[in-house]
Amino acid sequence: MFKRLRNIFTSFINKASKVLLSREDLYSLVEEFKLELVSNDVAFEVAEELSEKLLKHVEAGKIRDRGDLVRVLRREVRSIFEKTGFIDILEEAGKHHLYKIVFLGVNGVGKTTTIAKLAVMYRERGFKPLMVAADTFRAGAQEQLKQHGERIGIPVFTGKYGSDPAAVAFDALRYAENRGYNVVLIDTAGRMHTDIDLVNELKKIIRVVKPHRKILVVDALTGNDAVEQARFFDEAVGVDAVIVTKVDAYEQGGVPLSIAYTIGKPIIMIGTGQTYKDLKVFDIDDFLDKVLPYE
Ligand SMILES: Nc1nc2c(ncn2[C@@H]2O[C@H](COP(=O)(O)OP(=O)(O)OP(=O)(O)O)[C@@H](O)[C@H]2O)c(=O)[nH]1
Ligand SMILES: [Mg+2]
Repeated sequence: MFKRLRNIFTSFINKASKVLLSREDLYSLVEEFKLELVSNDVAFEVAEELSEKLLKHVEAGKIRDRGDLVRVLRREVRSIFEKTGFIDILEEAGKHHLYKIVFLGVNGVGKTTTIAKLAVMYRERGFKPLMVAADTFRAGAQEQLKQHGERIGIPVFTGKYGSDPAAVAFDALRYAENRGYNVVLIDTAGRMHTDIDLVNELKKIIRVVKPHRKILVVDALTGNDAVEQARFFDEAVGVDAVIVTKVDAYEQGGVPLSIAYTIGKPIIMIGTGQTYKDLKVFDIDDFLDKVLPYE
């Protein structure tokens, strides 16, 4: 997980701390560092900002040794995540009579699996979750969610294929109200994000459901494309928070940082595997410890 990003930071820190007194050597190391970051899914703007901040500290005479270097990098990376604020969807659910989340994302990113994992988390915290299959488009979509539901013993509300997904979502809310559910997790169709019909469909679902949160799910393995998806969905329908999946198989490391920076919305959870336990609340310190050496 995030191994390459760690290697880049570590190697830069090791080399740079030896040449802190030679501006020329340091500047060329920073240039190299920047390119390495970019080739590991760190958005260009992020790599640029990190480098600029670093050089500013060097110019101000604030970086005298390796410890200073590590401290500055940790602080700058942390501040990118902190600027987005954090949304605790587990705690927030307790404040509402019926807490509604709509999940967005292109196909195959892990929406359905993530919803099942989250449903388990909610149940463990004493909530009564209902999962809703508002993908009435793709053959198999309803069955997939139902299969998860059966495995974890959590009910799934389904609709007819070809019916209006917004109507399915609406019926699901009424059903949830009547049966005492308090968390509703709505799965949507994952077609290409460039599909204008999909966007209109999502807008309609959102209008009807009035979700407390719209959560985008992206697959870390898609790298820069995940960042583009985040930008697209945020502009099209507005994203409140992001869940990044498949980080267990993801070495580059830049995706969470780039998304937080690019759309300014919090990364709230990460998918770390294929079992129902493999969803973790995103923790900045944990991320820092994975990608940067200790001071
Ligand atoms: N390794 C790993 N695999 C994951 C993770 N999350 C999801 N997957 C796998 O990714 C594949 C796709 O997951 P789905 O949940 O079906 O994705 P989806 O977004 O619902 O896909 P569509 O319904 O086709 O849009 C499945 O094989 C999941 O097991 C994760 O965190 N780690
Ligand atoms: Mg799905």
